[in-house]
Amino acid sequence: MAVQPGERMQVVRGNITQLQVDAIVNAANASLAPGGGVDGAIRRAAGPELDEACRQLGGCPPGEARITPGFRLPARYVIHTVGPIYHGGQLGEAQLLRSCYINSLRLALEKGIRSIAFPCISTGVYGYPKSEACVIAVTAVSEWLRDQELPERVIFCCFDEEDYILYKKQLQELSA
Ligand code: AR6
Repeated sequence: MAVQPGERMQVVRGNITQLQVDAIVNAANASLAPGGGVDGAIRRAAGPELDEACRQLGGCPPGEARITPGFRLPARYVIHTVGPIYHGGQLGEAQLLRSCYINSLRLALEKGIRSIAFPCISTGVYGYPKSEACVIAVTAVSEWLRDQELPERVIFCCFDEEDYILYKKQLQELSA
């Protein structure tokens, strides 16, 4: 019997740069220029080659995704996606955030990636309300997993306790 979507999703609390997965996702900006938050952490851990690889990509519109090697990271790839800046929710933010997850998963499928970890895209500097973002993330990923065999495993990597609790609860509701 096929493995249910809920069993292929997992929540961890911690630093995404340390995860032993095929790909980690970065919450980037549209220029793919160096930033703070999770982007800063990923660039520090991957080394300067990642900055150069990002420069060569020439940017990425919100909702889309691009891929680079992981360089010095344990992860083989970094998938860079650009979340929406939250302006109150009436400017298509939810659709864009969903697209970040779906387009990242599409790239993962194309590359044969079996395990992938996502940070909580847009919920830091870009100000997306954490609870709404969590529902969008878990819904998008579970819908994808229902139809696709790859990635086999998706990790939601929560940096803070608030997100960790939200994701745990959301995944429990899914399996209830
Ligand atoms: N591991 C996992 N999650 C982390 C880590 C880490 N090491 N560090 C922070 N987070 P943010 P955004 C969480 O601000 O809101 C950048 O400067 C953090 O707690 O990194 O999409 C870009 O260049 C939060 O939950 O990304 C853009 O300009 C989540 O990662 C802008 O910020 C996302 O927070 C993008 O803003």
